[in-house]
Amino acid sequence: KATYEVDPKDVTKEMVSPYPAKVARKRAKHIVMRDPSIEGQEIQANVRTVPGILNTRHCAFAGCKGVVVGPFGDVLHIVHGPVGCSYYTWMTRRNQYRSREDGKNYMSYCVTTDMQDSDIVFGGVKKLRQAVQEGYDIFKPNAITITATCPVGLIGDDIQTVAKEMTEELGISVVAFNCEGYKGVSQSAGHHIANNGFFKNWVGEGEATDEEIEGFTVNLLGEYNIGGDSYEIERVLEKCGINVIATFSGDGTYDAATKAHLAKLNLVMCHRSINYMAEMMETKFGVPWTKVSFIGVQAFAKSLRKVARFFNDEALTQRIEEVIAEEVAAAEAEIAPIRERLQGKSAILFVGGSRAHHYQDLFADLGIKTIAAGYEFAHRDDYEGRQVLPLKVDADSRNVEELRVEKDPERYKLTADPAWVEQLKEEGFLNRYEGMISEMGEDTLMIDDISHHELETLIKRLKPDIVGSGIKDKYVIEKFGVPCKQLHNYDYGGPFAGFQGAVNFAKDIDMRINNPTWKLVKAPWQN
Ligand code: CFN
Ligand code: HCA
Repeated sequence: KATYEVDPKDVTKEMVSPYPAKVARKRAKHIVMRDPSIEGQEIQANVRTVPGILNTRHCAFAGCKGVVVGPFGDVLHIVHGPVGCSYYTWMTRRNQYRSREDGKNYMSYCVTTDMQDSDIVFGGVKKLRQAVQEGYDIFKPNAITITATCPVGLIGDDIQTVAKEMTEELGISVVAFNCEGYKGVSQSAGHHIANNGFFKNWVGEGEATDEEIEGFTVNLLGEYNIGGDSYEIERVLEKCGINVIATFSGDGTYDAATKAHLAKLNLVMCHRSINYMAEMMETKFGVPWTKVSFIGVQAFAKSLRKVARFFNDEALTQRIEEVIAEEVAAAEAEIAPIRERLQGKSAILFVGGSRAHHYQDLFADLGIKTIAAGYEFAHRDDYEGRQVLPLKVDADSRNVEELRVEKDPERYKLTADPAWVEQLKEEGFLNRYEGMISEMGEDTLMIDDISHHELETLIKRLKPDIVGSGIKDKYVIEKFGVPCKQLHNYDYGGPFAGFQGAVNFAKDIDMRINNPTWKLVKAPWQN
């Protein structure tokens, strides 16, 4: 249960009070106080932001190129558009990639067609084709992506035909994504477009065979290797004897992505950005998915136990328990003395579409409770859980080809024991996500697509000890004398996932909250 110095209901009123009446009514639907006595609490989400409100969302291009497409490291990513969009998705997310044997690694490059006035007037297709050819000649990448920025859709450049022709000409996969920034209401539309493009062109395609890969095979879906998170996760999975086939898309390679359909289980980390891939892989190849989180000591242990349950193998289960015991003890030895200095502190978390939920577990490991949280662009299922919502085509699917495909019984046999999988599905263990609301404490606040004004009100009234958010509000928050930890790019730190990541996080948060400098800060407006 959250306790405040002020009545949180008054805070809610204050948050919407300066808006015009109609806007206030709209915004109020995005603000919910957790009441566990209400079955199936609802919240408004994934709708267009009212113009004039300052928030922290990004566009479909950012969600497609910046988030899901960009992390594949042996693939050359060409942005078709004026230079700005490419530049602003260049390395700021801190997704890492380590070169494989072929040494191909284009992570540090920023490649764009740099459209000019004449391309807008006469069309940019010729220039794009030339860019793909040049990119291939210079780098010989394992695949190429083309991502479209707003003007490409406005002038109607046919990037799909360029991709098709260049695939034939060069003999490597060239995939085009019509992820023009104006599509949908946020970056969420871009995730969907990216999922569809990769599923259609890569998974089970290329050189991939349908030959079974022995062992406890999984894919990591929705893990993006920010600050090296995947390295810590894979270290532990390997130690347990769990074999990662492909990752979408942190530290991901083209070749692994084409083999993703051979994994027996999909581990869905960020449901928001990759649930489409999970569902399509289930439908076409019969690979089931389970929701996991690797953020937080207890959460990671719980997720490993989920994998153990799925594979239902005695030796694997025993190995996983041994690893958990060893790793938890090592992490706990370092975290325990830090927890003494953090116990009882409060946090408010406003991040994209899953971290505002996942990081609550890690803060809880440190003795810090989350008293308010929300996503920038998540959908109602990320808050309410999929089971309470009828599956319907959402607004973000506009302009996106429907890619649902019928199950292929020949391929279905490649997955784990079908009878056991069916049983787990019936239990609700597989293919199901509960969402944020059910895990929030009583009287905590949830605010969707929070505005800067609303966030400032929360800081003034709830006086959190730390805020977890991103670059657009970080320095405003710190002018209030409240430390801000960026939960997007981790500032300069990480990894924060997994057991050793939790130790890194504990040290980082301790340095922030218990830094005496904050007491000396006086906001300019306090004078
Ligand atoms: S790494 Fe992920 S975890 S992919 Fe998504 S919803 Fe963004 S880029 Mo910023 S940090 Fe954030 Fe999530 Fe999934 Fe990252 S919370 S906003 S689009 N996100
Ligand atoms: C994006 C990327 C971003 C931005 C981070 C931030 C990221 O939304 O396009 O606002 O601080 O994680 O890099 O979410």
